[in-house]
Amino acid sequence: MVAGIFVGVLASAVLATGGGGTAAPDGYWMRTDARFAPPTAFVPSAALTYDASLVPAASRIEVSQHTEAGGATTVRLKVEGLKPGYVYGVHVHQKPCGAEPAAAGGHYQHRKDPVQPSMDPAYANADNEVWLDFTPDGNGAGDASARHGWNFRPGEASSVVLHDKPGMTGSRIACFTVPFGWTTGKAATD
Ligand SMILES: [Cu+2]
Repeated sequence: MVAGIFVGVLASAVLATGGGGTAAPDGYWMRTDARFAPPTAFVPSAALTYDASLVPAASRIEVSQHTEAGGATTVRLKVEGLKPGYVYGVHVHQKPCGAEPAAAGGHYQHRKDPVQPSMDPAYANADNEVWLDFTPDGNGAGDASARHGWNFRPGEASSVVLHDKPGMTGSRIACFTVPFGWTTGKAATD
């Protein structure tokens, strides 16, 4: 498995948390990285590419999450080895990646659209979802971050999906299964 999870803060847990990260007095921390591989690869990866022209095998992705004790959550994305100058669209999705791009399900939404899959801009927007669109530099390296005043609901945020266009209209070209976590020390609300 070409993936690692970094446990950032060794401190006594004061908050109940879930996911793959660490509880600490200042909230929840998680960092994970992997190299993309096709779903058919002999050695499976947590990061799957469905379009090697835009997300080459062995390109790298790293995702981190910090949820503050009060519930505000920052998600950061870093990539290496992607197409310089290309505008990628990225969102946090509900389910883990699978061999089929559709496996990751819809976008994680803070206020859930009763109609799924959600296309209503009142729900499908960068304030109510986690969007991490980026454009790699001349070396193919890119990054993005998003901060919200809310926290993930347990088990409902499971992957980061790369699309071939920014915003809502792109096709799914790669997916990274991520152990997003949550804190229950405070309610997950605005
Ligand atoms: Cu998406």
